[in-house]
Amino acid sequence: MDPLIITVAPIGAEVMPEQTPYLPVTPAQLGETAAAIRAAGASMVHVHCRNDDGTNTHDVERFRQARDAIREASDLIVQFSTGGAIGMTPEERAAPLALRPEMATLTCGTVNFGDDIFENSFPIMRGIAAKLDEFGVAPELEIFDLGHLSNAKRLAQEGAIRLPAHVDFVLGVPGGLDASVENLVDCVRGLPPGCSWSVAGIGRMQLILAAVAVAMGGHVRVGLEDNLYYSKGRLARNEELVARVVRIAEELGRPVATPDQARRLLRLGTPTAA
Ligand code: KMH
Ligand code: ZN
Repeated sequence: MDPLIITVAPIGAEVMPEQTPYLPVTPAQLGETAAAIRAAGASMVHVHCRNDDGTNTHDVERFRQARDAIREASDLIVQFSTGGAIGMTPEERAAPLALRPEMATLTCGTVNFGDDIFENSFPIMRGIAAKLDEFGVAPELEIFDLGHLSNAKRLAQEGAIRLPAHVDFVLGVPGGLDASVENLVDCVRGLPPGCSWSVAGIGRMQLILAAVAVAMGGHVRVGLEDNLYYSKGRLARNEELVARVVRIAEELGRPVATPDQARRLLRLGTPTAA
């Protein structure tokens, strides 16, 4: 099996600082988290940004500061979110791509998101895909439901994206596909040929689906964006969630990828200085 790529989504857009003391809110805190998760065994970080008061922002300057802090602290692959937060416009969501991160997400369809709607119509997806192309950013295709795989194939047929690509199954969002082993297996069966994949399970399923992915030859996303707890009632630090997956991988005989090994597996070029 390929070495295991561990991505960390350390903050996201939905968790608020009142819920846990361990959210990296500022660029400096993201830098500290980057050093800690790298030391624990992560090779990629999925970035959302906040203002100092914890509110969401997709301001380009804030992303530049976050990117620079992460790069100063680590050699992690920096992956920007283009999902942002509910209510952001597609233009806002795509704006930080001008910084040419090595990777960024492309959500492949609209999905209910709790009581909200995370809107990704075909025009929105085509628009973000065009920006990814314009700035030479590799996509990670975010799949919240099985139909999103069909949408990804349709986007590829149109020429909006190229396959194979790296695909992340985000399972367990209220309104999306449930986080279960059976659903993960169905997702992997539906993967376009040649694609690599990871799974991000929401809540307590993060750990279980991570273990299954390690065994199946997939890759893993952990972090506070998707799960706040280490165990029932015990808040997690991002680096602890990484360390636990590393221990599982070691027990199962699966090597863990360095960032440079992950770059090769994901067919990424060398990071640019934009
Ligand atoms: N915050 C969600 C609405 C992504 O980062 O690409 C969308 C999200 C997906 O987190
Ligand atoms: Zn995200």
